[in-house]
Amino acid sequence: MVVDKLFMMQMSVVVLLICFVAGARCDFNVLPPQDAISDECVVAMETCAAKHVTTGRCKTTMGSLQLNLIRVDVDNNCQVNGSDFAAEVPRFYDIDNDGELCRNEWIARRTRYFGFSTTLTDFEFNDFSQSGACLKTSDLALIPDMDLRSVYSNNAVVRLINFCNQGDNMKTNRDCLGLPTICKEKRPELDACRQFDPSIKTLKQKIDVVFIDVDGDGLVSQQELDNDFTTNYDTDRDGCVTQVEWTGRWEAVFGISGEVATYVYVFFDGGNNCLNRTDIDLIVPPTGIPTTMFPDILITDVVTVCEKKPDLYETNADCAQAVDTCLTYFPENEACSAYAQCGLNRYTECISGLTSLWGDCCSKTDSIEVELEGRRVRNQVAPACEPYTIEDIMACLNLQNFFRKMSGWFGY
Ligand SMILES: [Ca+2]
Ligand SMILES: [Ca+2]
Ligand SMILES: [Ca+2]
Ligand SMILES: [Ca+2]
Repeated sequence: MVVDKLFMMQMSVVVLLICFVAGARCDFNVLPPQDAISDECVVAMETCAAKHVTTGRCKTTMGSLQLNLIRVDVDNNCQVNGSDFAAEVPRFYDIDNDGELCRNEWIARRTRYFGFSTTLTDFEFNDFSQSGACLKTSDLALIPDMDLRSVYSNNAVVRLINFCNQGDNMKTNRDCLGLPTICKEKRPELDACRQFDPSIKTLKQKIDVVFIDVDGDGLVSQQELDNDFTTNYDTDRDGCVTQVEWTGRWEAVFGISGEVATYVYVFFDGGNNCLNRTDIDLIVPPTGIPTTMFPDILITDVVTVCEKKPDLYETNADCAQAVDTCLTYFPENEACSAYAQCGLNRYTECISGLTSLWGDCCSKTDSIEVELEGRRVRNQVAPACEPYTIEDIMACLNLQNFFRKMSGWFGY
């Protein structure tokens, strides 16, 4: 039996290797049968997306953009062109099946599935159709090749930035509140991001610079804090830093939201609206606080504020970036475990679970689509896009079936 298990383990390595080699191929000529995917599987996959990427505390602009880029390259050849639109639009956008993609259909799909705001998607439709007229799906089928990771991604971000640069959208629209993550952390190389105002900070930038270690000994001491508060916070020089003085500085200088600033102030102040040396000496140990601890403390405060009032995920720039900041920079932080179920990795696990014997995507066609979706996700997360087509997947599935049969024969 031990030998059998060893043999099966070796076989699984062989299967993985063959799949890996197959993944390097890029010839492709058969579109996956979008029409053949069952409604149950489509709904179940959408539920996975909503749960892990596009709603509630897990929702981020980056996540919505990535899901958009995942879905648009239907055949996963790293190019977006007419054949992708011909597969995607009739099934998922043209709800009334009249051969036209109209404004309401565009908005419905992109708000419900990708989690974008109605105002953004309405703006996007104007970008495609300046007259506001419906687009013929047969015209979409003629769209030439655009590279997914460069040209198409850039076009998508251009529309987002053009929208956010209008009026006060950058400060009020949920999609725009998450834009710093895209332009400063995840995709700063995109040309589109040159139109993004670099003075708008990411949450990570904000929480990195709040308390300065003046003498550079790695600790923020009681005296350094007192000097900072007296010099920079106590604007009327009455010996008290009030809540208004505190939040005013945090909003204006650090860009941190009033909600988060207030929460931290109340913690420091002890409730008499007069933060002074007495409070500092009570809270800060005589040895000072290591500077490396502050970002962890502050992200904890941010998550606490957002979780207390989940509406803030839609309206507050700090909360809008909390999940991405946590997953990228603070994977070990206890408060950040609030987002343990968020992100594309969890989404991939969720859809993979649908292919089990009793799952909503257990048929062969559905499980191929799930496999393809997993590959599309990987092509957003990995440094480069790797074409991995339906033929490669068929080859792998056949091998997996072979492997399963072998497992049965050997009682493994
Ligand atoms: Ca494609
Ligand atoms: Ca229609
Ligand atoms: Ca110091
Ligand atoms: Ca004062």
